[in-house]
Amino acid sequence: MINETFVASSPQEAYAFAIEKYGTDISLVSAKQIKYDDGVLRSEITVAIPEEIFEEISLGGILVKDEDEELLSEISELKAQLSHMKKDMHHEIQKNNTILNEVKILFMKKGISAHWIDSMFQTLVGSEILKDKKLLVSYLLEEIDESLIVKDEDFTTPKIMMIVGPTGVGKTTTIAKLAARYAYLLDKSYKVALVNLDSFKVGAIEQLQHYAEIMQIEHFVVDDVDLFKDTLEDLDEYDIILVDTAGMSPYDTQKFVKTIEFVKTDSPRNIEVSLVLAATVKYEDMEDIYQNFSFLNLSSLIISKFDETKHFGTLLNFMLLYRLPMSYFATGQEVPDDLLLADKEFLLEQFIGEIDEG
Ligand SMILES: Nc1nc2c(ncn2[C@@H]2O[C@H](COP(=O)(O)OP(=O)(O)O)[C@@H](O)[C@H]2O)c(=O)[nH]1
Ligand SMILES: [Mg+2]
Repeated sequence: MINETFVASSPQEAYAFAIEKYGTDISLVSAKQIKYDDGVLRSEITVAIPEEIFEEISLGGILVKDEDEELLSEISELKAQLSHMKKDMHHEIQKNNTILNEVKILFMKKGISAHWIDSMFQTLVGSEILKDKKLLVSYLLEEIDESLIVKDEDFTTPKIMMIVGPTGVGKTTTIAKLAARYAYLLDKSYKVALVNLDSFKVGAIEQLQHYAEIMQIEHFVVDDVDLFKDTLEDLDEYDIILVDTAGMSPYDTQKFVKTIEFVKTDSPRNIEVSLVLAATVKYEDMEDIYQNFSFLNLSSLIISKFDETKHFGTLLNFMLLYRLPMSYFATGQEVPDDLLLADKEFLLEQFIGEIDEG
């Protein structure tokens, strides 16, 4: 039994309070009348309450307390979960960042520009690909593949192909290979003529002439625009006219001006200009070369000295930026053997080899 005292103006009223709180199973222990300090006479009664009832009534209070505690503990559990989630998210972001960084460094090391890589990552925001290194590498390789353009050989109309590029890049050698290919190595034999505009380089005339003689192909040396125009007109019945030009450094304005005049020659057919670029060139030089030669209205790119490097990232980066169609790869000094039709897969295979190596 537990005792509790109730106060009221009369003992009956005090007892009524006790019953109201604990029910009728209580028993009266004592009752007295006391004059309080305010001068009012009050009745105090003490009742004995059975423990179970006392606990039950009080338990209500405890229950409420328990509910609060439960709520508190739930909140703290939620807090803990949240902080876990936060940690996980942070971890995930960090993991993603690590993947992105690794892949970026991998491609940058191979010569692909940070700018291009970032722009690819941008297009992938929110994608699962960003969470998987292998997927991401494949995705970038696919993007490179899609960005590369190959210019197919096309003999449906008669052609004038002018080959331009820096000195020593392999223009004359490539022309000899192309002449042999068109005249002798394809299913159909085309009527080919060579025109040489290069009277600058010592031995340049003899070099092309030498190939022309071996292959028994007509060869003309031309050093002014009027004569060029006349020559092209005279060669009207030829299927393919290959025009060799003087090598020019990108800073050789005078030769550029002259070459532009040749390109603009009013000829019976369109002059297609192909730039020869060595696979070995540094990126900065590639850009300078392209920027200067692009005045010649380039229709395709021939990549020479393919055999002299194992690193094609710089070249690919150049292609990603300028999107110039590739027509041929020159793969060595041998005429006519060392020439391939431009082939994306071949180029990418070399590059993937590099990526795999790390
Ligand atoms: N390794 C290699 N050498 C080449 C290639 N093409 C040309 N060459 C060599 O590069 C040098 C310059 O070639 P040339 O055709 O005279 O260059 P041009 O000044 O541009 O006409 C020569 O020794 C060629 O044999 C190639 O694809 N690979
Ligand atoms: Mg030459």
